[in-house]
Amino acid sequence: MDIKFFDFKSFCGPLGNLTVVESNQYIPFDIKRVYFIHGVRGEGRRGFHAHKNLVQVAFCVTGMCKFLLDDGKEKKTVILDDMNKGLLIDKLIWHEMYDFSEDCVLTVIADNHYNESDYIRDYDEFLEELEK
Ligand code: T46
Repeated sequence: MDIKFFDFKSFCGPLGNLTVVESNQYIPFDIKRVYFIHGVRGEGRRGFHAHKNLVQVAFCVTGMCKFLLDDGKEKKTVILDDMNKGLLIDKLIWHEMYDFSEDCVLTVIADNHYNESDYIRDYDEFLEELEK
């Protein structure tokens, strides 16, 4: 499984830094939704699902967390700790997020609106979906 990161445009200067994420420029889709995961405490582990169609890009604007990505054949772990690099969470990739730092603000940009029927929350069902 290839892990893909998108490099965002960054303007750095003596007055600070500015980072840009723009539809179809630094990420390959129209942005329909942005959400933030923050205040995750202790051993909090989230995710445990794949999406049937949704494509997303994730990055931490502050702090760090880890992502486990699983395509049904191979599992890879990635650390997100750079707000200038967005991790692709493609459709049909089982993902789990863990080891959140206290200050972590995980930002996720999605190519569609929230739709619970797009979630596969059972791992066996995920493997069956891959066979289709
Ligand atoms: C994902 C990973 C990276 C909404 O009502 N609207 C939304 O846009 C989202 C994202 C969630 N919700 C509700 C659904 C649940 O009642 O918020 C609650 C928590 O969602 P969930 O348990 O799915 O959160 P995570 O952290 O396990 O997963 C989230 C996203 O849901 C998911 O799409 O890929 O982050």
